Amino acid sequence: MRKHLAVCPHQGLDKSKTDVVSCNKMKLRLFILLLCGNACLSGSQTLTATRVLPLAYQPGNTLQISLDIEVDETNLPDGVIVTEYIPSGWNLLSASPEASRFLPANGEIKWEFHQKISDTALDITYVVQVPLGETGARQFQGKVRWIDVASMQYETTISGDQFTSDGQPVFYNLQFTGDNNQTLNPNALPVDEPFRIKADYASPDGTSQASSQWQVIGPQEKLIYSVKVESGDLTCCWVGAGILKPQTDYIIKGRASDTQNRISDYVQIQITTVPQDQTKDKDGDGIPDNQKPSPEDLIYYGYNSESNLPENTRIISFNNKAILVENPDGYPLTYFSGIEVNSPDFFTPYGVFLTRIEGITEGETVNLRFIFPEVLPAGCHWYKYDENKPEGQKWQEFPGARITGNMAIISLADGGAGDADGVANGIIVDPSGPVIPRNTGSSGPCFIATVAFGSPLAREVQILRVFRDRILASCRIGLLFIRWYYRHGPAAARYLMGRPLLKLLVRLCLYPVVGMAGLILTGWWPALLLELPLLIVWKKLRSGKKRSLSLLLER
Ligand SMILES: [Ca+2]
Ligand SMILES: [Ca+2]
Repeated sequence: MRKHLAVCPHQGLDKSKTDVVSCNKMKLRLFILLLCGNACLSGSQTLTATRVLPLAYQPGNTLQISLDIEVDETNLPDGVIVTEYIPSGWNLLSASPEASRFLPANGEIKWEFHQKISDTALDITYVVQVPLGETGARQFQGKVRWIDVASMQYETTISGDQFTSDGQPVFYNLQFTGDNNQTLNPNALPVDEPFRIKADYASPDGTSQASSQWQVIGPQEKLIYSVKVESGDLTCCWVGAGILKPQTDYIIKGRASDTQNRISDYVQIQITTVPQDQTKDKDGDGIPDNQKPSPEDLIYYGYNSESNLPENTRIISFNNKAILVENPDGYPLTYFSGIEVNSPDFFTPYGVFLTRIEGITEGETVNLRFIFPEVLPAGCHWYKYDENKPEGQKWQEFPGARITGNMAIISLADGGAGDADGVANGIIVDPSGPVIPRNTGSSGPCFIATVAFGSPLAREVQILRVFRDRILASCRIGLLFIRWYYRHGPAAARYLMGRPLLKLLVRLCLYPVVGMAGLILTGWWPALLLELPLLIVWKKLRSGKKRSLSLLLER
């Protein structure tokens, strides 16, 4: 059962003298509570405050808001102060109980209850006047402070509804999560791994969300990142690694549109990225610590030390291989990193590279030249990787790429094709790399064989693929093997690349398998008997072979 609290200064004082004395005491304690500001303890367990706010307002009309305050009956407060902030320019018309004060300048309404709360429920309702011509989403915020019998002071924010709108959709409550869904602190966001910004969507008239638009604004109001999300999860956007700089303040803004092309107001938050020494690139050279090139890697590309590398050149050691990237026009590369991205649809022999070029003319088209330690396998295409696209659309073949031998040259336009920050701002962010699409065959390439024989089109690879599709895929054990192979094959194939001796060994091991597969496919079953002794020998040697193989792999 709920009833309203009797409030001493505004609802009429009790006449008895003792009550007046105790009320004065309360006043004094509340005055101290007012003075102590943010020093209050958080006490959300003993008191909860929830706002009920209509989702839509009409310009020029009135709007009724209620605040439901619930108190733990075993710990009834000795005094309560409720502070509410209404949108600027809006006017308070009435309140029940009557408000202690209203400051139109900042929209602050205050209720002071100078008496022990006698009930577990304390409800406030108030009516505001919406100005004529008001549009967009408007926010309400508030807090409750109280003291208990022991004069301990507590504070909690008013939860529940925060936004009301003139009928436009509303986007609110920005939150940040990392790659593995952990909540991130907006005052300490990482720069070397992608994070996700998420906001809630609501529409006063029930229309669905059609898109969200996001912006990151850096120092000097420079637009750093702009993206429109129109498919997949419309309430969130990814900010990829390499887009933000360490120890920098940014403003992140998001807004949503509905199916009737109406757009919400921007909701925004200030964020700060973590300082350099807490990220994975301690020396700040744009290469993550764990991808630092070894002295041998540097010598391989003709540099005797890291300090000799010009600004437009970076070398990383990624997936056990050293890869060089450079901008032939001399523009500085301020970030170069390898990203491990696994896909059921692609084999990424080298992973994906994230490169940032800075200092170019806004809107300019520039080239990036990648050099690999070996000729890229036949069937390799250059793909862009876009974190903001839903599954199945994250990979897009990039037409502005030319692969010849061990080199790939890609052509990127600031703010256009190939630039992941989506803005002509003198910075190009490029996550892309060489991939072998699965659709080169009926159900994908045999990764290890492709790498060992140098091409998915090699005759041996074709035989193995047909054998897999016709024979292995038709029985349960075969299917189990295929599943196991697709889980571990890509990593093994990646390891093989750049190791010619190991490739030769794998080829030698695969020849009898290819021969057997060929015989089975051409109907020469009896010939299997010839392979039987080989199988027995293989089984006997298996334990020993495992050990010698691992020794070989450790080389
Ligand atoms: Ca580094
Ligand atoms: Ca750009």
